Amino acid sequence: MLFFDGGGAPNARRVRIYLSEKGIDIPIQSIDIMKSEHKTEEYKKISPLSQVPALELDDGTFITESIAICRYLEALYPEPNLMGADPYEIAQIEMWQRRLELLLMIPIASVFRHGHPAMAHLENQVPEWADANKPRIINFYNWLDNQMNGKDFICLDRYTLADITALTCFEFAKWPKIIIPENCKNLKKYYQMLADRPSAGA
Ligand SMILES: N[C@@H](CCC(=O)N[C@@H](CS)C(=O)NCC(=O)O)C(=O)O
Repeated sequence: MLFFDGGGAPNARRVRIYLSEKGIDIPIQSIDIMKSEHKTEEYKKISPLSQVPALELDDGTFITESIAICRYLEALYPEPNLMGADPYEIAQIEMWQRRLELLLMIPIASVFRHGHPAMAHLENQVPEWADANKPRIINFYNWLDNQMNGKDFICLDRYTLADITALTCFEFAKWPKIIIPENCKNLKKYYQMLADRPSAGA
């Protein structure tokens, strides 16, 4: 297998953290989005939507979508379990995944892509859309802070892929300078615990 990585890009990073937590060692090829390496005709044969990450399988076929890549690897390497060991666990992790992706990661991406000059070559920027999304992030942080009251992990009392997505969101939000509000004490503690895991360096 060969993993097509995207440096700091959050979706690539969450697969790297996943690989680290699982102890899976796959050769990596870096794709530099800032140099538009993902836009080449050659890379489009790997990822038709010109996105990172992607995984090449040993038979020469490809999987894109970070969660589809994790799902494939989870089936190949079930332990340690990060995506659910029974129907209830699978659903809980999926529920949190979707909440985090739809209600946090997408607003963060909107603020960054529509508001940061470095993204102008990749996005038809609408600065008002960046501004409109900032309060959505802060509102979600406050909601999540309440949800984290008395909990160490976002679901199931153990570390899962949903925690990986949470960590990548918290750190992605720092790019457009949005940090967890001071009043969100549960969330700040949770973030620190995730950031202290060795996999956070991936
Ligand atoms: N849903 C996809 C999203 C992939 C994605 O948006 N990747 C970003 C980097 S995090 C990308 O390749 N962006 C390139 C571009 O927008 O041109 C996944 O989870 O892998």
